[in-house]
Amino acid sequence: MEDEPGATRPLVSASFMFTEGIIGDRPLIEGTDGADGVFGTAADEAFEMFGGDDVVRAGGGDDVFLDAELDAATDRYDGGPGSDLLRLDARRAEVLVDLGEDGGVTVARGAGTDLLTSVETLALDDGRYLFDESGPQAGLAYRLYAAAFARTPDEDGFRFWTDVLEEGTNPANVADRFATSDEFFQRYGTDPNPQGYVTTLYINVLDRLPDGAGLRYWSGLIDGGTLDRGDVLLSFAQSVENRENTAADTEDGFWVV
Ligand SMILES: [Ca+2]
Ligand SMILES: [Ca+2]
Ligand SMILES: [Ca+2]
Repeated sequence: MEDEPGATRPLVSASFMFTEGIIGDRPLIEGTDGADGVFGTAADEAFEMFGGDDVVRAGGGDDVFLDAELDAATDRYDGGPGSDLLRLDARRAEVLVDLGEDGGVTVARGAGTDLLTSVETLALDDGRYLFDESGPQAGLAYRLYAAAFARTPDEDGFRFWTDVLEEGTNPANVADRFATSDEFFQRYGTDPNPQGYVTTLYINVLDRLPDGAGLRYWSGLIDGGTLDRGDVLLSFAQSVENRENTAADTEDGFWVV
């Protein structure tokens, strides 16, 4: 049944402008306002099922599910093999995402729910949840962005640094590269003094200015050559506070913009 074709129609016009780039040249398979059950093929496809409690098994390929109507239905999307994506016409604040132990994802949106299996990405109006990255290296890459740049990672950068860490690169060396990156220099200057550097990390991670003792401690370690800036960045990135600050963005998929 996995490869039974759905009712494929050529894409004439996307229902919503925002979907066009995501659909690309995939055929668009449309449902009805009733409860639909649809099987895709091994090809890349796009599915838009409209109202009703719908069940879609997309089969292989990199498939796209469009759920533009935030109705009260419960829809089930099984992406199967390939890198699959649900595009929901909503902002992050309007949905509740729960990544289960089994890798399944529940997306509560208004009165309705989407249940995802083998779907790797949830694309919202203001960012994306990635469900196919996991583990301590991905967490560290994410936390380095927060500590060094005080921002949510972009998808490409987050995946790049996760890969670098997973290849076995020493985390202190990766932190060094953050602390000597163009973005870092643009934000903080090419040679911030140790006090300025430590102050920035306090603001980024602890959201406050350093107390005198903390400032002396960390800048003293840098001044004395005990730690370099990457080492200190790594300490702040892996701190309890930074883990807590980023927990909501990393526990149920990685939130990227
Ligand atoms: Ca339907
Ligand atoms: Ca497919
Ligand atoms: Ca998949």
